[in-house]
Amino acid sequence: MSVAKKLIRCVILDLDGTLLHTDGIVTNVLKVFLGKYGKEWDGREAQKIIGTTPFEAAAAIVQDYQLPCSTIEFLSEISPLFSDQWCNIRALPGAKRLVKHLKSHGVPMALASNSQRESIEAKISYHDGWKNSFSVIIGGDEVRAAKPSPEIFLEAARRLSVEPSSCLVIEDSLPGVTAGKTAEMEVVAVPSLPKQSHLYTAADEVINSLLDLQLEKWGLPPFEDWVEGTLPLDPWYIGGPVVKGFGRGSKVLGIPTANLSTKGYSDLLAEHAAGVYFGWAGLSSRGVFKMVMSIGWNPYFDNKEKAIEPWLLHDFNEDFYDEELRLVIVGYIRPETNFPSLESLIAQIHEDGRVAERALDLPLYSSFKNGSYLRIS
Ligand code: ADP
Ligand code: RBF
Ligand code: MG
Repeated sequence: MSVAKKLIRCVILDLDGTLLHTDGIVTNVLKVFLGKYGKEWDGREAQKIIGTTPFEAAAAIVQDYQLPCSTIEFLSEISPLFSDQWCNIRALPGAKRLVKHLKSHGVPMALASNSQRESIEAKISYHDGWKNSFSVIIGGDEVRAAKPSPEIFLEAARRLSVEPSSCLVIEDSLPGVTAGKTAEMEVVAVPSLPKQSHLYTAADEVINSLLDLQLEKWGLPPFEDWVEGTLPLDPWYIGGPVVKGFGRGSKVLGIPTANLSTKGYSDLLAEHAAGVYFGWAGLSSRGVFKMVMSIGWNPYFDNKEKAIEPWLLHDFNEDFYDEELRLVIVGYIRPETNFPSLESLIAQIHEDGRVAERALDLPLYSSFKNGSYLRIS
């Protein structure tokens, strides 16, 4: 007889870095603010403050940058700068889809964040339908001890009237994962900074982005929007002259990738999760071609910069460096992963190519082939 699987009945979500791309705003505000003190914001600081309370984050920054002010003064000066930016925080990839899906399937959701209740409410007010999707919202100012204490999650479960063991926590931060496990909940981690997944050993699962969430694993209603191994996305556009890449696409893999300069696209690139995507590629004077691409740090090669690497699914007999390349990205295939051998990486990329090739013939995706953005003259 098989053991009955523990079924999840409710989902408890963290907000900053899990549903919202808050890091971008934090970086921008701190850059400007520390600049006034003659200091330069160092991105490496980010991991330290992720998932902490506003007070803890402020205290860490005041100390590490030796600012000539108290934590309270720092907070009161910087808080209005953050509030001004809340209207600009984008939902992370897959966040809108997740909230909508759980809501439409009647799965109760709670929002449990270390930030203040008032700022949670303000931030989500810019995202249609979110406020009404959460049965419970708790801020760090409503409990005695913030994450990593389990209190905020236990309180969420209590208000949802469910056992902690029936709750699935989705979290990007280490304090949040600790809090969820201490509350004896199931925890899926979605690290918001790259190359950090090895730190999340306490989580029950670590995923790359919310696009990779498999709800059926937790006994929750599965997403039904995958089509033939692909996830349709709101299309997004990127283009520019083809530049020299890492010099190994053709040489090492036998798979040329026409690299685009990421200068000027850092916000766009930061907004999209690392992974394998597909769509259409327009090349000036050559036409429009099917395309499959990776975005990310290529774990097999462990790149230092996030890169975008489109492989056009067509045989060209020559290079086309400096030519204008325009891409419309219409769907997602999988997260980027490491591979035990070069052969297995190559085989997987060819499989991605076949998936994209087939999918792009579906009306759902083929219609984008004729978009004016791709027709360069
Ligand atoms: P790099 O490291 O400079 O990107 P690659 O070995 O990846 O070099 O080769 C990429 C170059 O090959 C592209 O910039 C382009 O000029 C050319 N190329 C030829 N065929 C293709 C193709 N099907 N897809 C992408 N690039 C191609
Ligand atoms: N590199 C990885 O390390 N992991 C991957 O999962 C991965 N997937 C890819 C999928 C596609 C469709 C393409 C075109 C490339 C992928 N690569 C991946 C990137 C590959 O390593 C890169 O193109 C070469 O390093 C050339 O710079
Ligand atoms: Mg390349």
